[in-house]
Amino acid sequence: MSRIPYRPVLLTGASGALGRQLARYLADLGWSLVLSDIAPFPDRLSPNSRFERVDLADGKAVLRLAEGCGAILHFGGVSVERPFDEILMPNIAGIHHIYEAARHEKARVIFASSNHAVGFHERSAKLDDDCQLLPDGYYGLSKAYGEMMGRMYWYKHGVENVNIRIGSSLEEPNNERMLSTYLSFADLCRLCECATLAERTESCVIWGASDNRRSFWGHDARARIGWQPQDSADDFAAQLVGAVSRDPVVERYQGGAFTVIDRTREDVPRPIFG
Ligand code: 15L
Repeated sequence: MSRIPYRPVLLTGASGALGRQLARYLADLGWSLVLSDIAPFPDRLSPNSRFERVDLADGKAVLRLAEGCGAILHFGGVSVERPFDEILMPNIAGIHHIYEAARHEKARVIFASSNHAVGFHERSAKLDDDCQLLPDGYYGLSKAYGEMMGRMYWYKHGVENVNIRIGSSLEEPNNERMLSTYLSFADLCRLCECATLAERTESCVIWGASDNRRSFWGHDARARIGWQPQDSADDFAAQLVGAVSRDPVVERYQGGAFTVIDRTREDVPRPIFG
């Protein structure tokens, strides 16, 4: 049987697609949860969970929200590429509010970072966790900033953090790129469980992907938290042959379609086929 954290766990972004999966999984483990989002929580609350509607831009409200919590699973904020002024408060100011709350509560942060923090690496590269941050837009930049904030809060304040560079977490992969980036909901949930319960994490990065043969990613800190993915995108490979875009930029970089949103460079990278 899984252990239960001795202090409640705060989950931000609880009303989002991944937040809802986590809220259900962790409640089923018997964890005491504080759920939060700017949008109402659409599901039935389990007896050990309570929900509070909070805007991440409101630092005082985030401090109050985290009172008594031992870990913060931070899945809140904008989760797609948007103009900078829409990212600024929820993601950039928001992660600062989360870290201030964690410092205050001596809590660990488990941060939903993203592959878009490194999205301009080429697909032919196999990246380790210490690779160069290479965001593919303002959203990816906010995730890179969140990871760097984690490092700073660890070295300066001793706040532990696990930064999960999530690939594509959805029911099933739906294009060729996702044969590399797919993270099943079940693997994500187990990863967050391990990251919360681990004895000691310091500040580390974990690639949020299932056991995909075509993965873009290599070494990370998974041994430190005792996590191994159990699912794989490989079973979907046959049905996804040819599920690619016609755009050479999209197909060249790990970040895929995010790399061309609002792109104004005119040169097209060399063709990767032939
Ligand atoms: C992400 O970070 C996004 O939140 C999600 O909507 C997907 O686009 C995913 O990355 C991806 O790269 O597939």
